[in-house]
Amino acid sequence: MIRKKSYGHPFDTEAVVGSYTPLDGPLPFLTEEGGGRFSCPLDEDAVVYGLGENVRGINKRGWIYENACSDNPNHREDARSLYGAHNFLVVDGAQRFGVFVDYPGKVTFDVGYTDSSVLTIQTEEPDLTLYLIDGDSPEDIIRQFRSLVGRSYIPPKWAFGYGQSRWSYMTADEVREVAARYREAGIPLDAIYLDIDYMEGYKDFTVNQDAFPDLSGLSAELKEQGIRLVPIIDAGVKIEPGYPVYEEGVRQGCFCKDEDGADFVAAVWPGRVHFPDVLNEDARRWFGGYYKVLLEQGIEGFWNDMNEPAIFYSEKGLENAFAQIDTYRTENLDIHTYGALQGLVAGLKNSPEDYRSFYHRHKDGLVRHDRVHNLYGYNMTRAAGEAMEALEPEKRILLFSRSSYIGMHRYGGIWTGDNLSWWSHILLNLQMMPSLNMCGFLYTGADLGGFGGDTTEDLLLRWMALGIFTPLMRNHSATGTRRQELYRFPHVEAFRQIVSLRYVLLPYLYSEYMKAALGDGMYFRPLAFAYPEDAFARRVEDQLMVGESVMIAPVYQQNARGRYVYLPERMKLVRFGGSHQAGQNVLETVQEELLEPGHHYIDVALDEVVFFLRPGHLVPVSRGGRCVADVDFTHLKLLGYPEGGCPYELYDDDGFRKDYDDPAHITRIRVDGSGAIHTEGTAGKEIQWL
Ligand code: MIG
Repeated sequence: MIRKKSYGHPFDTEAVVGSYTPLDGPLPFLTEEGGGRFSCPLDEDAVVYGLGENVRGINKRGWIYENACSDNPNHREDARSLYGAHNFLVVDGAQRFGVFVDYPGKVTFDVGYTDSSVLTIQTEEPDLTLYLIDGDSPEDIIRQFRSLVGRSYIPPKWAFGYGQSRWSYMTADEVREVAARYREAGIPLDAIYLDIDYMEGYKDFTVNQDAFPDLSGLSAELKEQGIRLVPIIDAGVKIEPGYPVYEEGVRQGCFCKDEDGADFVAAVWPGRVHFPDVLNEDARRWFGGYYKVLLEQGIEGFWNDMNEPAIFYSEKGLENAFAQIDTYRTENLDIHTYGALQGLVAGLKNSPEDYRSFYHRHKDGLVRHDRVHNLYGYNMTRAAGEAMEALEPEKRILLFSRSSYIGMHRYGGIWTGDNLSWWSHILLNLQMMPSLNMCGFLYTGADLGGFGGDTTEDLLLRWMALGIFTPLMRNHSATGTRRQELYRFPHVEAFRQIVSLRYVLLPYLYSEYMKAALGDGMYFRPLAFAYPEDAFARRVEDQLMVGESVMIAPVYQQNARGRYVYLPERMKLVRFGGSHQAGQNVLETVQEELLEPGHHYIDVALDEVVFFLRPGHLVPVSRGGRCVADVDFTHLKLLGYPEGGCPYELYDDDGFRKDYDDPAHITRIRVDGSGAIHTEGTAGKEIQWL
């Protein structure tokens, strides 16, 4: 049951679309302390799940999180906030409940940080809505929550293929070369991402005609090879007379305003910019309309960046800084003044003062940005999502964002931003996934190989072995770092096997994704959700369930030759890759071994991928392909237990249309006691044992 209680004058975030019961009396589970402050005791055994995109573990207990969307490329253990604000958590202890804090400004969750036995929630201002959910299990609570906030975004099937990105693909020829070298190396690929350098002067919806003289042609040429181009779109619109997006925006009053009512000036990549006022419906429609410029050039996917929104500096901030800097000129710069001087420049970026100095024209009146800060990325992506609905009503378009708030999960996915080529960030990637899924963000993934810093081949191999399970599977890195396209490394064959395995597993992974999206479920789950009675499983922080049949336990330590894995029940270890022949289909490298429950040290070579198959469960696989369109989803192989067990519901569709609920997409697979495979459904799947 979901109960709602509002305080003060809450802003309508439009996160909630489902039904609930209003509550007049006192809150259950939480103590109201007044002033937007709520608390509850945490008993010793309580586990706290949720908070979406944040650092630290699956169990969020033991840290303080400040959900305020921020362009923070330092995903260190002490970060309190990243790009998203996902204010939903589940306490699973003596009390079991979920709480969604629907409040668009900063919310602090002190999850046993100040006092290990207390959870405190504090909103910046006391105008908010709480949704409290009770249920039989965390999963039950999560399902109710998800029905409250609406169905998760579903990308086209090709977006489940592997994508190569890099900040610094400067020309069409460079992009062609990436495609060619992937094809030459026999490594599957479905997308190449275009970062800011495809634009003319970092201006949204323009294409640099010297570097990319014929984007339509390039996009058609690559599509022939099964590869799609996915350009980036930034939040800031460059101020430049003659640039139509700027001129139209000014004319139609579609930009955020400063306190004097003038268009607010900030600076990002192109220098000075205005921000589209995406909290305003008209401005949203106006900005969204421009995506058409790229759709018309054959583009079928976008990633929205810098939409916290990130601000390098504001006009006023800069003036103040220059004025201040001058006063230091004559000083003996000591420990204090030197620090202050440094802070002056560093503090220009994403300054809270700037966020307090501009306004949105929302339907309910003028609202100062900082009060609704966490809704900007959400509404930028909503602008794009609504535009796609209008422009391409029959076709799925890939869309994901950097910044987000719950509600945005209906319009697009997210990637987890600027991580680093650090071993610890493989684990961070894993731990973030179920928290994001809980909050509705199913189409997610990290920059595989690490964005900042120099990658190494072994790190990339291990990270890819996790990445083949994440719905968004993209290798991305920052300009200036070591190049990390897979064909650049000595063990190309190992990368070929690992990426090929993604395409082999696609029938299962896609089916599990779609079932999670359509049924308000989770694609990645903590072990505790699958094994609620198992006290050890409840504390596992480095293994995950992927769909209903598979458990993964990736290696995330440098020079480790394997790792300890906890098996809550008897499971089949499935191993791919390893000592294979060059060019061999990765399917033929499969090895299986039954393992007893308990702790095992599992050897995993750098060129291998292992996962664990639950007893009686099934995993349908394909023979793979060099892109999603190549994969034969009709003639499938089955991994599992010939002695029979649970039936499997396979979801499949054409991957483009939006007829998700058509029952023809479901095939029921059942194995009888003699090992014979039976299928039911109209999709015509032909399935045999592997
Ligand atoms: O401040 O467009 O997170 O993926 O490569 C950097 C350049 C701006 C941040 C994104 C990153 C992208 C980069 N952008």
